[in-house]
Amino acid sequence: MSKVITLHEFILDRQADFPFASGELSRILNDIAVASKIVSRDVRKAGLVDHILGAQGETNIQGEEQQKLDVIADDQFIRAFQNGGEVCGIASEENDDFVAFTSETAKNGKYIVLFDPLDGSSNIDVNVSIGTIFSIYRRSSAIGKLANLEDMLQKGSEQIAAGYVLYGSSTMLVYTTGAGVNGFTLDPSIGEFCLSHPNMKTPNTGRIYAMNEGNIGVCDQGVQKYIAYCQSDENDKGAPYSGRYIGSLVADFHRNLIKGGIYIYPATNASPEGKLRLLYECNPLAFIIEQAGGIASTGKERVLDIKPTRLHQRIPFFAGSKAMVEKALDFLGH
Ligand code: AFP
Repeated sequence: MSKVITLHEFILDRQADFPFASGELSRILNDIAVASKIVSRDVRKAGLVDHILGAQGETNIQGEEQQKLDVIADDQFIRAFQNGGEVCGIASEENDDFVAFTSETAKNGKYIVLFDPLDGSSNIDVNVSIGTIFSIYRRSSAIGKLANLEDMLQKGSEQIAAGYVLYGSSTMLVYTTGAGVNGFTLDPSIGEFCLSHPNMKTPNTGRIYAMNEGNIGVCDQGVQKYIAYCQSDENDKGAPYSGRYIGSLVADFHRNLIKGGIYIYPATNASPEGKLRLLYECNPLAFIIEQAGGIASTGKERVLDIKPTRLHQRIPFFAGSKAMVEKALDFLGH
C-alpha cells in the first residue's frame, strides 16, 4: 500500500521548487486549507442550520443572528488571511471594494489573494455542490505600504498560485503553482486533505458540453452554431455530445477537467460582458485548465492575457479540453 501524502506534506515538499522560497506561499496555502475545512464542516451542516436550528426566526439557539453561508465563508477566509501575516490585502466576491489589511505585519505581507468564498451559493438550499475559488499574486505595490487597487488588477498570467475547493460528495482541494495541477480529497476521519489526484491532466477532447442553454436564443450566433454542432450526429464524434450543467461553476469545471469537456458562459443580451467574474472565477480556473493542458478564452482572447480594469469585471468564458475549445473558437470566427 502506498503512503498517504497530506496536503501539508506535499506543500512543504514542493516549497523548494520556488525560487527564493521562504515558506510564505506555503503558509497561505495551508491557511486556505484550514479555512476550507471549516467551511466544509459548515456546508455539511447547512440543512440543519437553515431548516432546523434557525426555523424559529432570525436568531439561532445561541441567540446569534443567522448568517448566510457565503458570508460565513467570506469571514472565515478573510480572518485566515488577515491573521496569517503573509497577505497585505484581499478582494472577494462578497465585498464591493478590496480590503487592505492595516496591521504592521500585514502591511509587510508580500501577497494578495482574490477569492470567491462560496461560488454557486444559490445551490446551497437545494443540496447541490458548491465551491471556493482563489487566486494568489505577489503584490505590485511597495512592501510596508497599504495594498492598493493596482495590486488587485494584475493580469491572470501574473498569478503565482490558484485553486478551488469543491464541496461535493467529498470535499476536494485542487491547486496549481504553475508546475502542474494536483488534487487532494479531504479524509473527514483524520481531518486532512490527502493527495488523490496527482498531476491532473484534462483529456484533449471529450463528449461533454456545459452551458446554461436557457440562454441559447440570446447569445452570439457562433455559440448557437457550436451548440448545434455539439448536438448533431454529424460532429467529430458522429453522435450528440452529453449536455451537463450543474449551474455551479466549480462543479461543472471539475467534472470537465477530469472527464474532458467544454464549459461555456457566453455574453448574452442581458449580460453583454458575460456573467462570470474575471478576477476570482475565470482567472484562477484559466490558470488551472492551462496547467492541465486545456484552454481558457473569452472567445476573442486568452483569459490570462486580459489586463483587468475593474475589481468585479465580467467576461465571457470558454474553458476546457484543448480540441473542444479550439473547435468552439472556430465557430466564433477566431
Ligand atoms: P450563484 O453564486 O449566484 O449561484 O452564481 C453561480 C455562478 O456564478 C456560477 O457558479 C455558475 O456557473 C453560474 O453563476 C450559473 O449562472 P446561471 O444560473 O446564469 O446559469
